[in-house]
Amino acid sequence: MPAYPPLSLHVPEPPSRPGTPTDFSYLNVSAAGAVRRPPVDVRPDETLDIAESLVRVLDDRGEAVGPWIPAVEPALLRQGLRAMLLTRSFDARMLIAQRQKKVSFYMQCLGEEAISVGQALAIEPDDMCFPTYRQQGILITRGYPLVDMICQLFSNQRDPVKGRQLPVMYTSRAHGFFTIAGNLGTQYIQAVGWAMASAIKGDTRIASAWIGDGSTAAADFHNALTFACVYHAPVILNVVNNQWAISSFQAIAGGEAATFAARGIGNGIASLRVDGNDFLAVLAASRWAHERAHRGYGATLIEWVTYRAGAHSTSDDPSKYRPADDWARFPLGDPIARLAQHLTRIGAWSDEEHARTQAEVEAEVLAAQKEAEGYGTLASGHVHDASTMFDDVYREMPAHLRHQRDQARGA
Ligand SMILES: Cc1ncc(C[n+]2csc(CCOP(=O)(O)OP(=O)(O)O)c2C)c(N)n1
Ligand SMILES: [Mg+2]
Repeated sequence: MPAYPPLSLHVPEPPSRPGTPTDFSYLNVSAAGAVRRPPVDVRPDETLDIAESLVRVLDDRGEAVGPWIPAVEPALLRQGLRAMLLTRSFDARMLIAQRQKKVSFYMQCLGEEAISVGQALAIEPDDMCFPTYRQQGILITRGYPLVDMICQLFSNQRDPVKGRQLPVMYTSRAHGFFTIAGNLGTQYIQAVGWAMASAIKGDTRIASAWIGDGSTAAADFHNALTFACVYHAPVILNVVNNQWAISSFQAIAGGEAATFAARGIGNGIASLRVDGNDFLAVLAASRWAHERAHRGYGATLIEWVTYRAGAHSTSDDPSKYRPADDWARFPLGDPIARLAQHLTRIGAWSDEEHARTQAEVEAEVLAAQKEAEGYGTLASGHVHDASTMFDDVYREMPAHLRHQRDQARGA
């Protein structure tokens, strides 16, 4: 018998910690325009090289280059930029409201705005999204009233879900926005199931599934991929790789030895790895996947490479586990600044317009917040009576629950 050394396990570590220099060399960034664009009916196994590189359109000077340049009017890009600014402004205000105890908890999507806004503008308004808590940009782009969002956050008397959901867990059937669940990964099996049902019914709507890098470690992700592949489910499988899952680095979910996009290839699903901070690349890749799903060629998995610029939530302090200047050094930059740079370059934007739009969206958020506060905030105590928890649950409420409800009402 040979004398083998003692066995040991590999435990991935992030390349830098607080107080050490930031190092993003692990990212494997392709040059803008360098990755080919295959036809939408490509065989899944022929997308492996794209799953291992990075689709980018905007170069460092804000010029659109290469085969993925989307056919797009400046008006749509301006709409996207405004929606991103509105989303960022909304997040900033709600963080303040949380500090003021008007809302118990908040989650922002700082730095990731291009992904949700861009995809919302690339797919049909009635395609069904199964988002996580970091895709508020979809709701905002689809025109869901900010007042209703804030009432949900404040759990007040106009909260559409009557205080039964954690703040940020929005829902709107009319906006194709499936109820956000805190149980991560469930979005994937629900989206694939919904997409299969849409096909079974002969409908034309597709689904858009959302998950974070960390949550791909959940079994639901893998189960969903099997069904999506086998039945060519009409679904876009989005993986938002923002490098972190609370304090866990993406490598601990398996991002070190293979890309998250490569998970799709192994499951027989066409897969793309895309610069999530490049609004034009988001539009182009989302349209490609959307077209593929609608034409019956099946699912596409898209890994969006981005960076969670802020804390995981208002209950998190990232200065404990990563360098403070990470986002400033992230090689893919800030999606808002990059789209503004591009639009300015093509003569469809200016610093003055940026400042004016910024002021406009801030005023819009402020006005919505004022109106929502009229219905109460968590701090003001204008919340739904506990006895309403029995409403909307049963068509015919069992007698013992009717009794409990009446007791709660003091009847
Ligand atoms: C099934 C499940 N496991 C664990 C959690 C606790 N949890 C909430 S957020 C989170 C991190 C998720 O990270 P990621 O999927 O990368 O998404 P991100 O927050 O970065 O957008 C965890 C572990 C949960 N909500 N659901
Ligand atoms: Mg993450």
